[in-house]
Amino acid sequence: MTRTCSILGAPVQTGASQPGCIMGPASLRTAGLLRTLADLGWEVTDLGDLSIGAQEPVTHANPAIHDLAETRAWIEALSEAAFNAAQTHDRPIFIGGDHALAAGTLSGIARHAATQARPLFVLWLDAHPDLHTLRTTTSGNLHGTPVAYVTGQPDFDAFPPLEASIDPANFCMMGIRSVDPAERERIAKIGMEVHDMRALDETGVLAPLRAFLARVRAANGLLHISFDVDFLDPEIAPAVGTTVPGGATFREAHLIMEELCDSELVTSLDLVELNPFLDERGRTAKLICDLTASLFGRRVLDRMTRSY
Ligand code: EXY
Ligand code: MN
Ligand code: MN
Ligand code: MN
Repeated sequence: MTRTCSILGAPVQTGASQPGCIMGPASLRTAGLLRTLADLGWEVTDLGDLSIGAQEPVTHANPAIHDLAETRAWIEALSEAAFNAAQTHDRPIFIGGDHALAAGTLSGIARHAATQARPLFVLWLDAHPDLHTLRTTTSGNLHGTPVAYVTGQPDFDAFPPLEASIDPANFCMMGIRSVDPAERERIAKIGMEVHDMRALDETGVLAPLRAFLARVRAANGLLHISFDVDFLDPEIAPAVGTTVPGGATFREAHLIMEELCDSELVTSLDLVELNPFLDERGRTAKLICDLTASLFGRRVLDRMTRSY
């Protein structure tokens, strides 16, 4: 039976400090994401780009926070859109846009999981844990807060009310290499599974990934992949506003995507933080499409020769 996926663009950049993520969805489309997935046999529905209406004024005591009303509106709109997409398609894909969008996609997917009476698991591929609350963030960039929000941490009264939270024990983080003090405390407090780059250097990506996938399978869980471009080493993926040296290599990233493909457990995906303004000749956008193709079934032997 043909498997269905959908693509929904979320050109949000108010969660970041560096503008440019607004061009992310157009860049991934230009790099051929939809055609790539269709050529792999998927029935692809392009849901276009989401937009937001007028915003309710909202404030927070933390003076560092910026663009709260607009980012809140994106989260609210995305939560509804993600819920509907997950109800309709086998594997909804959300293309950003900065990582604040995951506060919307994950809350919507969590509501969908609740209707299926199945637990939701999340693989967080990122240099950062994005585990600040509205009180602890010092940058005020809300793309550093989605994981704290969806796991039900305190101080999110300014965000939309969370109907279904995600158990922190159902998260697995890989690629982490930039953690703020407040995030380190929160990781210890809630017991988040974090495989930082030193750990991955020692174990490789497969062992921890397979252990996590075994847990997802045993729980008959849904699995959401939240892929932040800065998970990758900046040498191969420079077009992102929060680069951190020493990220995942081309093959580590493809191996993760190929293993996820083989597991057949993935039920939704975010591709976030691509900032084409920082790219040359669409090199990073093409790499993200190529990695997505590995998740959707392309094998090493199927690869055409492509230069990046
Ligand atoms: N922890 C830092 C902050 O809160 O500003 C950096 C966050 C980067 C977030 C990007 C999306 O991953
Ligand atoms: Mn579903
Ligand atoms: Mn992130
Ligand atoms: Mn990041």
